[in-house]
Amino acid sequence: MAREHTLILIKPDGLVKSLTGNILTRLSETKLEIAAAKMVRVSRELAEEHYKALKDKPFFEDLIKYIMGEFHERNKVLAMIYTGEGAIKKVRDICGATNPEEADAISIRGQYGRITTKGVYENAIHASANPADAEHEIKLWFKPDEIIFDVYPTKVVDVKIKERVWA
Ligand code: IDP
Ligand code: MG
Repeated sequence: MAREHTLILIKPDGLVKSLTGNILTRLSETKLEIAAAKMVRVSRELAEEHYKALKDKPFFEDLIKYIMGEFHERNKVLAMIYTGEGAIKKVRDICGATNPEEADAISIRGQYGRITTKGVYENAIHASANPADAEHEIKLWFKPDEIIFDVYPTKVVDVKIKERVWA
């Protein structure tokens, strides 16, 4: 099995329900390594880029609002990268099916997910589905120096930036 990297998000419902510890405990069953972790405020731009493959779905607008935390008054997610052999499938298996009602009862989504009366699948966790998605998502959510391994090729460029500093 190849060494892989996968992007995991604990979604706003997972945070509001105080499930972070429970979900990390479930993920530790995979024996994978955490390569990066940070709290992220999710802009509409980031949300739409993350879910761009679903932009023609009828639930797209609600999905964007969901991941931006608009249904939970909490505009943040916990973003992490897990690394190891077969990481993508190992994490997907423990997450369970997309539809929380169809997910295995003891998977993370089976245990903690729900479908709202509006029809949004609030399934507590995101995990990359395949190596191409993982690369797109990891590069979208993280900069190379935020990850403790070299996951994809990098280059050094000169940039002129404005940075916010302590006043
Ligand atoms: P995944 O998260 O298992 O990879 P995707 O098809 O990529 O599933 O969908 C992304 C997210 O969109 C899901 O996790 C879920 O929150 C939401 N979603 C997917 N399909 C539906 C649907 O049919 N109705 C409502 N929400 C959905
Ligand atoms: Mg997906």
